[in-house]
Amino acid sequence: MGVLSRIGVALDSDLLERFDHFISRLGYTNRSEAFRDLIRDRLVAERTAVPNAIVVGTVTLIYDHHAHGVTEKLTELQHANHDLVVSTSHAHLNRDSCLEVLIVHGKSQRVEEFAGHLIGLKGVQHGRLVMTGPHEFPRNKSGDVATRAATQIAQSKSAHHHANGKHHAHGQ
Ligand code: NI
Repeated sequence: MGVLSRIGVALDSDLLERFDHFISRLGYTNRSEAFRDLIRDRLVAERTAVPNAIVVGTVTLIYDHHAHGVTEKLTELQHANHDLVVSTSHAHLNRDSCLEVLIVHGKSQRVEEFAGHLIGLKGVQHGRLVMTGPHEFPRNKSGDVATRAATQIAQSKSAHHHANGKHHAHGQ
């Protein structure tokens, strides 16, 4: 983390009031942290929009496993892009619906295309990609966040197996 700088921000009192309401609903107890998070969020969005930027993220998918071929197509797409997939987690929500969350890592453009293909599959009812930049967060005393993230990814990748592969039995 760099040196802490204090800045004064001139804001319309109306805008500030709305901002305070907004952040209190989100559970912030002070404005500084809310400002910092908003700034980081904007910078991460800017960064992950660069096609070659290395990103980490999650793809959340809801689908009906009865939909013809959807389970097979999801597995096939993930295997075809295995270099982007760090891990997958699957929950059977009820008799019909599945929730699948993928942790992804790679170049922004490829991650976006891959997520688009998954979300666009017939049978996938809802999907969302969230990307963040492991290199957006500066060093702190306990080490480099980006390096730790990369190490964790490497470790989990070596232990990677599909919870939803051949052994994945769906509800009757
Ligand atoms: Ni399921």
